[in-house]
Amino acid sequence: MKTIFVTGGAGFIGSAFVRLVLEENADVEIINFDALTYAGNLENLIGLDDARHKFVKGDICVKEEVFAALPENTEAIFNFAAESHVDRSIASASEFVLTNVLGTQVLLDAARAKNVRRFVQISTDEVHGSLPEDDNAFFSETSPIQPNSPYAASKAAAEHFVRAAFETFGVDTITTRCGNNYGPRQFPEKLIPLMISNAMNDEPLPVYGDGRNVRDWIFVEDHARAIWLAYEKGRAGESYNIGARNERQNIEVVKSILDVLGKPHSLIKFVSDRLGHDRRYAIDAAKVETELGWEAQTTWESGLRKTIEWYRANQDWVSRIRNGAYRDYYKNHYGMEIGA
Ligand code: NAD
Ligand code: TDX
Repeated sequence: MKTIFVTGGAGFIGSAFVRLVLEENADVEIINFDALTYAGNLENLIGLDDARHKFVKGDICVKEEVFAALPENTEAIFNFAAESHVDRSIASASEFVLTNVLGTQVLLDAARAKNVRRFVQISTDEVHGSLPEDDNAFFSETSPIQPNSPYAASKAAAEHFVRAAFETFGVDTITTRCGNNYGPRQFPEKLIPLMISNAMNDEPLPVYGDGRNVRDWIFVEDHARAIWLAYEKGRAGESYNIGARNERQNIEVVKSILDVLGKPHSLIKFVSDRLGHDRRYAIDAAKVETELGWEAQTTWESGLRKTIEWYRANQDWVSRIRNGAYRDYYKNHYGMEIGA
């Protein structure tokens, strides 16, 4: 048995990764270490193989908790734990500095102290800043790091500490930078689940600015598969940009959701733009395709349908969130109430 230590495994992407790894690797057991912030949800882990999956509640910023949970000679750390929502980072950045930067450094220290074989940092394409919408440029591994939001700045800072651990101490590191994920169990503050849940409730769909910002969307399981391949086949000290070559304007995404749900486009409500709103993200995935042999398996059309189906079938999951602290966040951020 190989033991891997996954942080943030009760969140959206971390839980998809845990599920996939357990399903596809009979010789792997997982310690899932998560602080259960507003975004962490034990319901995301229902149905997992308990013999090979151990959940530990803990904070990556607290050295004693990390060191107590991380066994000597662990095969790999996968660091998903983060504050992940750009709008929240604009409202208040300190939590982002703490978890995303300090937390990553605590894990790097623990990796050295406990002789962890490989450290995989889950980063984001947003560290590269923004691309113009009207040219053919893409983010590659050599694009400059020029983050624009406090969230992106914290993820970029974390990447620098990962690089420093590799260069200074020889920690075996891999950094992955993925574009916008979508799929089951994504917290409804993010564009796609927000629009699905509001549309299901016949509530306004708040689109920022002119709705023509572009994101490069990837189905969450395709991202999880790419991370596993990067861990298995990636070269120490390297970074890997992950994307499904699937650029869409926000307004197109929102209209597609309404169409699948059979709801009118009149639910769309243009609202004030996000401060510092990045115009376009687009990823050149040549390195993961050629070096790791990865390609996306889910088309946009089938992934979006699967995602909408999941939210339709799991309305209790959504309601529990919309009836919790998220209700206050929503009112504060959008100046509107949401239903249950
Ligand atoms: P999420 O917000 O759904 O989940 C984050 C998880 O981390 C939660 O379970 C939360 O409880 C946990 N967590 C937060 N602070 C913690 C702490 N101090 N200690 C331990 N656990 C803590 O996020 P997500 O969308 O699943 O993103 C996962 C990772 O992938 C993040 O690092 C994010 O930056 C990165 N990423 C996300 C996307 C995307 O589109 N969502 C794209 C690229 C990269
Ligand atoms: O209410 C909204 N209205 C709207 O128009 C929200 C929440 C978003 N948007 C727009 C802003 C973006 O152009 O939709 C786009 C996507 O927004 P988010 O879902 O907030 O994602 P984004 O800001 O692009 O960042 C995401 O991708 C990279 C994740 O949240 C990050 O964790 C990841 O690193």
